Amino acid sequence: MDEVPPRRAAQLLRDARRVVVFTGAGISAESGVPTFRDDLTGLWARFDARRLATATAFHADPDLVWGWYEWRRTRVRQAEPNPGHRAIATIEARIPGTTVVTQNVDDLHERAGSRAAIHLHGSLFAPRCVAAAGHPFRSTPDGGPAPSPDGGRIPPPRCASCGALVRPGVVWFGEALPEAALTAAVEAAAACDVLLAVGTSGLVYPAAEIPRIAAGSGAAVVQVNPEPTPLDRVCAVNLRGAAAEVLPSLVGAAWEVARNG
Ligand code: BV8
Repeated sequence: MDEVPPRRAAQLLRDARRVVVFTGAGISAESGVPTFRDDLTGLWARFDARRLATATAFHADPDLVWGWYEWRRTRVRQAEPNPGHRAIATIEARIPGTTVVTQNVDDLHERAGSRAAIHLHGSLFAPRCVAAAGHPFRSTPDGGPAPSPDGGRIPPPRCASCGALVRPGVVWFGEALPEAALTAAVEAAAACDVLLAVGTSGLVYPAAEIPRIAAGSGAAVVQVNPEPTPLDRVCAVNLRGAAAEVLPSLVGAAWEVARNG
């Protein structure tokens, strides 16, 4: 990682009035939550996440897929927000016109203090039934069988309202994103001065359009990622490094700029 984030990125952030922080799985990596790039482990090692994160996989083997999501939910519950999540909450506190848009299904932004993160791909914590009504599911006090550390098959519960199977409250591949979330994210990207693209491979659509919409509308895109991504070509500044290191350093430098001018 650069010793100190380039002054240009700090100045861009410092001068911004409207900021979008667009995050992917990489922001949660240092909290110990595996990214989609990471190979699956244990029971799911023989699967590709993109094959498992589908309605087809769920209906073919509900216990396997529900068990995967319960194992992930347990992993997230055991994780803590990292300095990258907290740096984003600091940006929101310092720049009221900040919108957090995340592809992640964990709740680490919220637990770090972000108040209204837009979840483009849903949440591990909003299961619902498969019926068209999508009745929300509130787990019973005992919460059902806890996943073993290596994970295992867990039969999904049944909806108390209609008896249909309960499914994870996420957007699977081949499913439409929540219209209100996508509209709000596109509007924020089209109106911002700066978009921080943090920990995303920029490969999953239509979410991957968000940084491109910002760049196309004249915003400066600042990327935070240890690896190159297809977003490199639309970035004004590329900060090669881990979010939990780069973001606190960027926020410090931005408001250092403020003090020193
Ligand atoms: C849809 C929830 C249509 C589930 C997820 C063009 C337009 C529209 C659609 C498509 C299109 N082309 C193809 C499609 C289909 C598909 C798609 O995009 N496929 C890809 C594979 C090409 N899209 C869809 O199916 C979408 N739906 O289009 O529906 C439709 C319309 C109307 C009516 C019906 C249907 C739905 C996509 C959403 C899928 N659900 N998640 C779950 O979590 O189980 S996506 C899932 O994968 C994640 O949410 C995330 O969004 C994505 C992975 O991306 P990243 O977050 O970027 O994570 P990744 O692991 O890839 O990368 C991590 C990055 O972090 C890396 O770059 C790494 O270097 C970096 N990193 C690592 N450590 C750190 C770090 N960075 C910083 N710090 C670190 N420490």
